[in-house]
Amino acid sequence: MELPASFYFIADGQSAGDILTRVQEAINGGAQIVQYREKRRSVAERWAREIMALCKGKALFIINDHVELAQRVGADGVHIGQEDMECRKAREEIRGIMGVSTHNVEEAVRAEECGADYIGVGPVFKSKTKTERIPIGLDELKKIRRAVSIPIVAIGGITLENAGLVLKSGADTICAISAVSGDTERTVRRFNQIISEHRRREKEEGGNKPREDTTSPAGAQR
Ligand code: TZP
Ligand code: MG
Repeated sequence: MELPASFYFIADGQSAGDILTRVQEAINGGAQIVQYREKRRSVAERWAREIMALCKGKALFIINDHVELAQRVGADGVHIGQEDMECRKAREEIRGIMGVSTHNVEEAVRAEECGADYIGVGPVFKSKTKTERIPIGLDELKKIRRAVSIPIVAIGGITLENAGLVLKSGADTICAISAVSGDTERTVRRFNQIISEHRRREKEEGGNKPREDTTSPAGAQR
């Protein structure tokens, strides 16, 4: 599948501010993918339904972790981490889009083999939000790009300033938390402009993804 050429917005239940206002701002800025991330199960369903209503007809609605909740409310998909669920089992259970967080080539290849529709890759750079993981850097992102054909959502320390470089290194789209925590609508709009501009240039140039060996099966599929 292809993901929309859009910034990937994470609505975190723990972050400051009214979550519905923030989702609305992101959608107003043009976000066509919204993930609801909530570690507290007790409050998740109410917000999931309300966020999903805001997304209707405008953005894909993905729920982090909670497979069963996603099925119950009818979300478009689920995003799982390496620690959440074995990915083959997850594929059997998840109807709709399955996204998997990955941090290296091995995890990325495994996620693709399991039938993931996209992978999250990161943290690409040092992230204030996710401090426990060492950044993978652009070189690892390029290696992952060469190894898999499914869409890559890059995350971790990404800003308006470095987003172009991340896209050039093989990401299909961008996700950021800190960078959009201020003026969400305006910043999401700017990210979308950067993504659209990159895709336009890529089309003109016939694809500028970092592929060394375009005769390999992975390269040939793209
Ligand atoms: N996974 C890898 S980095 C990250 C997650 C959820 C957080 C990204 O946050 P920020 O603030 O955009 O660096
Ligand atoms: Mg998780």
